[in-house]
Amino acid sequence: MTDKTPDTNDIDPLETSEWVDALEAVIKNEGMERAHYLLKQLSDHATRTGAQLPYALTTPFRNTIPVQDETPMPGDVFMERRIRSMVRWNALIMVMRANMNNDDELGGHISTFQSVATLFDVGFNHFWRANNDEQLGDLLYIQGHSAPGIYSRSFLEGRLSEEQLDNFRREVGGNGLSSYPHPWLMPDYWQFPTVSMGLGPIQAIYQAHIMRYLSARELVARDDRKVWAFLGDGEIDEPESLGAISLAGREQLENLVFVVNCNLQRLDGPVRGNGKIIQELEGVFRGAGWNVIKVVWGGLWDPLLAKDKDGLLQRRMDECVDGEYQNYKANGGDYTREHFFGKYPELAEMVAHLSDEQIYKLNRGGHDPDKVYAAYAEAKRTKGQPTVILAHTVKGYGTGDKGEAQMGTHSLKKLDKKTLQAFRDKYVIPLSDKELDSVPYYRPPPDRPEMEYMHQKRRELGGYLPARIDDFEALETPGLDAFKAQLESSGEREISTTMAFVRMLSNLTKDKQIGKRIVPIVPDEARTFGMEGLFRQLGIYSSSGQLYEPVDAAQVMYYKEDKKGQMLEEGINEAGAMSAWIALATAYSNYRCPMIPFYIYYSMFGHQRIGDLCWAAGDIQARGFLLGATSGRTTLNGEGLQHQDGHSQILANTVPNCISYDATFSYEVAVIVQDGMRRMYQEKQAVYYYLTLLNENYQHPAMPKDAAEGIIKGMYLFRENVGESELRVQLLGSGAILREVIAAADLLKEQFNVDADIWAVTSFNELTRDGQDVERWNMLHPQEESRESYVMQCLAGQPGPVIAATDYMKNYADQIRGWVPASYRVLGTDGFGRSDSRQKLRHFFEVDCHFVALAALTSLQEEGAISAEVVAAAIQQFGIDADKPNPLKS
Ligand SMILES: Cc1ncc(C[n+]2csc(CCOP(=O)(O)OP(=O)(O)O)c2C)c(N)n1
Ligand SMILES: [Mg+2]
Repeated sequence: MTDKTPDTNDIDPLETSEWVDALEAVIKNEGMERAHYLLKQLSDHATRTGAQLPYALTTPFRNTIPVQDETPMPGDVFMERRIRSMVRWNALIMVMRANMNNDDELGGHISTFQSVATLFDVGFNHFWRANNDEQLGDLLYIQGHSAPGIYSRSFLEGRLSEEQLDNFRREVGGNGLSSYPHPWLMPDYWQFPTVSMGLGPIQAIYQAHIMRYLSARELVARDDRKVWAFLGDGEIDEPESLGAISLAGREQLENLVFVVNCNLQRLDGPVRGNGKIIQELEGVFRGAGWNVIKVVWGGLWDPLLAKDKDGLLQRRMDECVDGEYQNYKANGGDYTREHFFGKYPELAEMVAHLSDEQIYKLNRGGHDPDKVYAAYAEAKRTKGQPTVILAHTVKGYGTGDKGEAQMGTHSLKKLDKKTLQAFRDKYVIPLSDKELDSVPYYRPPPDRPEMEYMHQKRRELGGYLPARIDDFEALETPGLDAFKAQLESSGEREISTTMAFVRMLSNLTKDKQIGKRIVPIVPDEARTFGMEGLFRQLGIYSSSGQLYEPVDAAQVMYYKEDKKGQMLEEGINEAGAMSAWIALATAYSNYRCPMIPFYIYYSMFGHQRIGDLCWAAGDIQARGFLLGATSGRTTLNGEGLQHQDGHSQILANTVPNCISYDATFSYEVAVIVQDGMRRMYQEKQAVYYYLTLLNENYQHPAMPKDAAEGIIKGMYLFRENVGESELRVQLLGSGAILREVIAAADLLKEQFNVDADIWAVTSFNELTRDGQDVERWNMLHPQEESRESYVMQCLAGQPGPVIAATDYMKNYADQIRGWVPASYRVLGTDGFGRSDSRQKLRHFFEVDCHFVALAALTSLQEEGAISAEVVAAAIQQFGIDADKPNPLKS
């Protein structure tokens, strides 16, 4: 169809039409490719002369796929409408029931699913394959708050009971349904936590990326499996939603489909009242190399568009903004006739034969199964590009003037009786007015044709969705003997725990059993951590291999990109690298292929930067290692305030199934990594690990005998100091500051005749969790012999006060206070970091050996074991300015 929109700027319409006719003739006689070629030639020619050509990434506001090119939907339209109507009904009812006759205000969303129902339905009936013994299914990232509709379909399929639907958002008593997709709460059902907006899209992109990575490495067959991600148009404003789309374009992720549910509204109001979200997204995605399919108008518009020879209707469609489109759906057919068509007399004439009701029913593309099917079929066929489908829908579709396109529709929780009756009538649900009083579900007997049809469709696609594989074949992980080098003393050699770790990692990649499953991931920081040796050894994954000779090709450790590369270098993109890690850390489920990813990054840019993904990793039951390198407020010395991390350990502990450690010596790292692999991949525990690593070089002792158990539990006696002195203290230290504690013990002995036992604390977090667990058990079992926390077991009977120092905020070590059986004093690095030497920083933050010794003396003084004069003298002797400002406030 030629678009000959009359344009007032046209100074020579005759000439224009000659050009347009010529183009039309080329398209007709020689095809679209030739037309492309000619236009490109013209454009190249014009730009060579220096002309500035108008450019556009967008097309008019209409469907990308012309009517004549639509792939027709197979199947029974009537059956599918019946199924969709019942799914709509039960989704509505379950939210209403959750909010009726109770004061619990359980919430739930009606309007979102009603807008997206057709988009799901067509996928479930025709496209999305399930997991079974023969195939791995497609991966669905479902818009989180559309969950009621997904449950509703599962109910119709007989996978969920009425009782479960009634337990929507009532999970505590068991047999409940979670508010949103949460694999932790429904491990056989939900695959991906999506409700924190933006996390679904970025995870979906990296899922598709990792799918290709795993097949490039020949670990998992490629097949034509796809990742489908459903997004809200409001959700698209999250930086995570659009932030990684260029990766998908660049990597040509043809296995990825985004479906944006463009109902033009978010929670408070319109997404782009003064513009057009669909047009904006078309430009953004096309610019990033995506195949964009707009599904703007439903089939009822087709006859009108066919009549639109002069392009006036198209122009009206183009000029209206989303705020007006919302009005048309909120205010009905007569309003639309007056305000949309009425703007131009020719358009008013065009629809004169239609009733107001018919005008109102002119449907949007996202509600037309045929248009949606055509778009999905095109997405499925697309090669060499990811696809985004921009589907125009109505928020609260079918909920009448109480909900449809209303400003507050997002928060609609129930319908009044009249509106419910209208909804029932619209979707032909066979329930009487009287029956509606009990707000009932509706599910026909299983032998009804529509039910059989529904099951048949799923059988053809291999089973039901959503479904998550919760189990996997355990791996044989290496024993501690595989880490022999790390368990021994480093002798004279001074190394960092990061260096020790990298060596371990390199060895692990050579392990016969698990070597190929190890995936080092870095966000452009490998050289910082001394990992460049792995570039050459493992290769850096790149879907296009290496199309250039690297500038350092002559060197042993050159920058080697490789189609089969094992290492992932995700660039300066912590959220992306974390998403890649999550995809690998759940490969045991989504690919039936357990992988062991190690994501190593600046510890400051972990939980603090991408904490919500760390939380999602807990929900999704990720298994793998996060390594917070260059950790410690005073240990990464030169980088200053934004780099020096003194709190990631505290943040890590907020994720219930994240096990965190702050190691000092390489044998601790070895024990922790070995045990972590055992727990996650052999014992199949649903936990992941966070381990902080240091960049400070020093000598490492051999592992003390029998220390392994304590290292894992969180503390062990590093050095027992049974001297002659009456004065005795217990010193606790973790990470880099353990060495200050050791120096303090020497100082105390030499200068103050105080004997100190030294405890290496690998995890104040694990000690705290143990203490709290024991305390809880004791409270619940008053008549039984009380249990003892591990801290208590270690410290009971040890003489003297207890002093702890770490490179983290005081809260970190303070957590165990409740189980320390003596006076307890804690040093830590509260306050903003800054640059200086380690020595000066540790003095500034009051965690160096002098402050540790001072803390010990102060505690002894409090116990009356020494006098205040001794402490005052020590302050002087250590050169401490007693009036120095509190680092917390400096
Ligand atoms: C990170 C985050 N911020 C805010 C919310 C709360 N929230 C839930 S739904 C919603 C509106 C969603 O609008 P849209 O993405 O357009 O989806 P629709 O319901 O319109 O399909 C908001 C703000 C959230 N879930 N996650
Ligand atoms: Mg929306």
